[in-house]
Amino acid sequence: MSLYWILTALALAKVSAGHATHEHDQLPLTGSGFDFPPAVGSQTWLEKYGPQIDQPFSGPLSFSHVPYTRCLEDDSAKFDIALLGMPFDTAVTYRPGARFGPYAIRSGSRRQREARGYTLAWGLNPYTLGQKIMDCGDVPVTPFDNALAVDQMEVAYSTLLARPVANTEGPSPGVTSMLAKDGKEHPRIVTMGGDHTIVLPILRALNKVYGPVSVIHFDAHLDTWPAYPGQASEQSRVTHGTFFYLAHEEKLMTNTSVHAGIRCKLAGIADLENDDAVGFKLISTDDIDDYGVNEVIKRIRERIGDSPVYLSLDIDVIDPGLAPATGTPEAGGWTTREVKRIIRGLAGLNFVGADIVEVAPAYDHAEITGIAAADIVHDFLSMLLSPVPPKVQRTWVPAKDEL
Ligand SMILES: [Mn+2]
Repeated sequence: MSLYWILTALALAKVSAGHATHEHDQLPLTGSGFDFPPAVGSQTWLEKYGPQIDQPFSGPLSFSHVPYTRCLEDDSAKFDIALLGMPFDTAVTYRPGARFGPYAIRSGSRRQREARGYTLAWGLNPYTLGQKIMDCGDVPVTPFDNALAVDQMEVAYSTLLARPVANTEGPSPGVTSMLAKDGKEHPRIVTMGGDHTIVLPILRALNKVYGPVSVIHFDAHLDTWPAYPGQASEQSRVTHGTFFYLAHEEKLMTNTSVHAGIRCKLAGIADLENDDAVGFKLISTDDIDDYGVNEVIKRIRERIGDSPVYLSLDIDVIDPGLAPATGTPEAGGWTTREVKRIIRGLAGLNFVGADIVEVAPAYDHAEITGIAAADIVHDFLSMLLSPVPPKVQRTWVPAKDEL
């Protein structure tokens, strides 16, 4: 008990003994012979300083300080784009820890906010385009039963997909209604993983609304392997390296998908033949040196065409020097800047959703990975709301004779 409360109790006893009387029920704060805290001032915080704003380093954690709602239980929550955490990491082959990914990405986003969402690169602020962006919290996935967890993620995703959108006006009205089997507009969800397995329940949920989709897959690894050696059960086939194979088996994807940034070691050429059969074309990490960013963008766009497309980005596509906090790091990756430039070039494709996965902050340093992931999520929001890739903005064009 603090000294203040001891003194308050003593003062109460004094009041009850009849030493002091007041016309109302407040305790006497002065004149009772005790050393009470100073009297309150004449102005409240609100009168003197205004709203209790959250600063970049304060306040509860939501992505970029956008409204945080437990959308799974609150069906009055209206949004066009939902940010959703899937803290699942019990199907990994190496380092666990991506269950803390949603937390790390939100934490990495603290210097982002609606009022400062405009970027030179995009020439827009995704928060001021008339579309409602909401942080819908995390799916309460079990860490004890993977079959149950995968079902929980599918039910959660389907629940949000079925919600009516908040606005039918905006920069990309009707995008999803043109693609959906029911002809209705559906919200788009940016999922924060979680290990990469979360894409299987996501594709199952999307399939119910859109049918098979093509996938743009940023990753150091193929994630199309049929199974890992020694697997002993049907459930053990469901991993962060096999989910695309399972999605292919379940006919959740078209055969027009594409990997970007591949550089992992393989068992051999058979892995690539299997990958092709699953429906992927492959852009390797080195292709960016040989062909350049613009050619990488061109190849992805040509491959996807006007099909409904889902974008999945494994943070390990970025070099571990720039994004060390991940489960299966591979040396020699793309820079964060290169990945951001490719994402900009993809605006205008028929996106039905996107994710960023495999952020495992226990292996991070100074939030490098969390900040990079949060920045990429900001790019996703801009990408989903831009009808075409942004033009490069030149704010300063030197005269020729200066060069
Ligand atoms: Mn992956």
